[in-house]
Amino acid sequence: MLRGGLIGCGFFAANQLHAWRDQDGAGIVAICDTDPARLGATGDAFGIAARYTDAAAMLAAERLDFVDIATTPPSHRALVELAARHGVPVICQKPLAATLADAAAMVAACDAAGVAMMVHENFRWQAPIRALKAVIDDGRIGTPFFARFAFRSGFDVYAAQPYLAEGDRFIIEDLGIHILDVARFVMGEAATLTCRTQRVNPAIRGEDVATILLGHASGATSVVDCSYATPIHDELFPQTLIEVDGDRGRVRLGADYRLTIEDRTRIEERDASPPLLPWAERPWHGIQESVAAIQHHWVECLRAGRAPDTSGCDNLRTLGLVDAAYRSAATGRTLDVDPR
Ligand code: NAD
Ligand code: 89Y
Repeated sequence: MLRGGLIGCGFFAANQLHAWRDQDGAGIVAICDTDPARLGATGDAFGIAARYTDAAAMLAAERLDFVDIATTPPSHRALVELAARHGVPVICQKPLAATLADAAAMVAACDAAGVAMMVHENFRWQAPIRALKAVIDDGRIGTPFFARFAFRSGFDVYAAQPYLAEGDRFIIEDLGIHILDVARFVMGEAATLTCRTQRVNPAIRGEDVATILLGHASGATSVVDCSYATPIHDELFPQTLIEVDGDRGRVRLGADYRLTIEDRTRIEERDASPPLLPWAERPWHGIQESVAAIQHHWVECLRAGRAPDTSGCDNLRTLGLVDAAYRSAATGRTLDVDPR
């Protein structure tokens, strides 16, 4: 069994610990949090006896096959570099870092140490999004030329994650990062980006609305629009609505996971709802299932010696779009991004 150590026992880590319990051939044998109360409560809830308030102490004392970092971004670089120094493969939550320079240094540290690195960029692992991608890969709509990726909500994310209201940056760095990654996954790399941001909720510091236009290297265009300021009666959080037009048809992931595939002759509707895992809770279940899926991918890749789909190196491209989005919003310019 692959022995994992989890660092950060906060809000989202509970999902990761539940999902690790169900993974074949891997599990969490030690946990760490600087907050002793959180550490104790999590250790008791998941029956994990090896508990540390210092990640360096955990890495020194435990024989680990990987670490899973579920802390907030300010600690990510030091913790990834610590794992690299110990030669231990590492998963790190998104956003990998607040700056591209920090993220690139983290990727370089893992490369130099020869350790595998994956960013926990789980949205592209959501079952409905993979179902939509499979339709495109099957050639059902021909060559895609336009897509829209919409995440519009009024859900109170600040209740469970109060830090989201406190930073100078919010929705692009926290949520838009997932949607930009999904746009890359579905439509390929972007070559240009234009972004406008707004802050509608006066009680928070950062932007809670972002509208982004991507020009893809393929020549296709995508709109990525995100809002946490949209009062909606039928709240869809945390669903991403997607539509992709191709030269032979159209595929849409609509509300409540309705997948609609159409061409000039017929229209087909499918239920693409994510499974509700035994420990999952609506409305988070689609995200929770994607946590299990990305962990499964990590275990397969680690065993095969393969780079994960959302390796550190891959994720620099998503982070590059986040960085470009903030720069475009600040300057009002359309920016070239590196589509390699
Ligand atoms: P949180 O504040 O609830 O939990 C973070 C925990 O890390 C806290 O208990 C804190 O004490 C601990 N911690 C901080 N620095 C530490 C260190 N150096 N060593 C050990 N422990 C340390 O945060 P959260 O809401 O759980 O978010 C954690 C991360 O997960 C963030 O990066 C967030 O963006 C991400 N997240 C991802 C998803 C997703 O779908 N992928 C969803 C929600 C949150
Ligand atoms: O932190 C965010 C994430 O990664 O997914 C949804 C979220 O919890 C709030 O925007």
